[in-house]
Amino acid sequence: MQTFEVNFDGLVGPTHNYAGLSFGNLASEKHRGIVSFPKKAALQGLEKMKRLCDLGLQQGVLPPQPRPVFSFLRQVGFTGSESQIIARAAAEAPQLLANAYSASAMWVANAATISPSADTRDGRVHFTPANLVTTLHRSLEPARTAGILRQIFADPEKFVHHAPLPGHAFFADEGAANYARFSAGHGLPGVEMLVYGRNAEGGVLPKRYPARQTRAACDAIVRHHRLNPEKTLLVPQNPEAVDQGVFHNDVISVANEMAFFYHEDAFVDTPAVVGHLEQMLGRALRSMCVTRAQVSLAEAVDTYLFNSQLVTLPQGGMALIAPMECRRSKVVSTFLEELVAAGDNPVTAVHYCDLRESMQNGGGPACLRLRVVLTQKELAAIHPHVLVDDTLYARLVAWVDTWYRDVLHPRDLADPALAQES
Ligand code: SUG
Repeated sequence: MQTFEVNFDGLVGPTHNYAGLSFGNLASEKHRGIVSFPKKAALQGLEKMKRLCDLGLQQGVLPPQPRPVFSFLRQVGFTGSESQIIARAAAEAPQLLANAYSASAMWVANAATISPSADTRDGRVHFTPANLVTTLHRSLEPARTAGILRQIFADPEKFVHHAPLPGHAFFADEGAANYARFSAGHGLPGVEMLVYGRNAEGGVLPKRYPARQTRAACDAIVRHHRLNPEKTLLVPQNPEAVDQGVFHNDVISVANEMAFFYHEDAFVDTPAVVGHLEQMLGRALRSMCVTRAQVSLAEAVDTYLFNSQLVTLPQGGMALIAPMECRRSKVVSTFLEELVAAGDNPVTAVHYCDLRESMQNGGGPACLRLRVVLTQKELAAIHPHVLVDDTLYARLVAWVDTWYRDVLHPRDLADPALAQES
């Protein structure tokens, strides 16, 4: 039976803005307070989805979440009608209003961790929505995310939905951004790698920025998903990389089937990680290590080279779906040209996407997508209206064109009409 990797992209919501809410995410901090372009942001995201469809890949879309989150604003003491709540929050606590308004659910790599049926003991696909407790604005996402996933993947014989882990820092979980899967083919049993930045039992912590994923969360996901411990690898992130802006593992490495594209500074002990993977997968692992001398950590974070999507092309070979910022960097674009030309690795093509609006908030191509490996039967069982084709693409573009604002100033969050439109 054929098995597919379906990339579900988060559709950018109409309140996309730059409030600088993510400490440790350098792009978010740098662009705090600038004007945003929600319509352009959503269209850029849709164009990426269309590009992947045109490459012959299965592409899905996840809806934006309703914003602002009025239940949150009420919970923290704002009362009255919706307009009164907005007016009071804007006057007394604009930062809370910005949290309630964030469109951050677009970065669906953080929506959940998902294990395909080939890896789980009960032969079903397992979903654990991330609790996202490290940042306030993102902690408002999990309940709605869980509902969306349950609605799309509804068949209980095929799909198992776990509740988000306890909402405490001990179990801080950021979903698939800290997860990678290796296999000889999407449908074959694989090795699942979970990466954490914090371990209650010890280890070095980042000094400046938060480690957003804990070892305890990874352990709980392995239990919930009924993974084979012998086919599971738990790996500590390099705290120095976190302190340089690598707030998720998908900012510094990406895997697809047997290909592993990573920076030498990604992990506490990168050669040991690769050694373990080789033990588990055999010599078939195709590791592509990028050294400091080739691309510095700072350049990797700045261009989001490793936040490229690495996808298997239907006609053979693999493509990197890279952000345009990689093309603008002489160092990175030259590196990528040489990688493709070398012919000694699985990457046969690089496609650049303009995702500037999302990138300015620290979200590249891989942040915007949630990978779900599905057999033909599982794919047939999902909600029928979330797979992107030319028709759905055209409808979503028209919808965004009609309803999204072109420009959003930070002060516009105080405008009650924005809530109404959204
Ligand atoms: O959680 N940015 C997101 C970006 C998430 C990127 N995802 C992955 N690497 N998978 C974050 O830091 C910025 C919002 C603001 O500043 O308004 C933000 O939430």
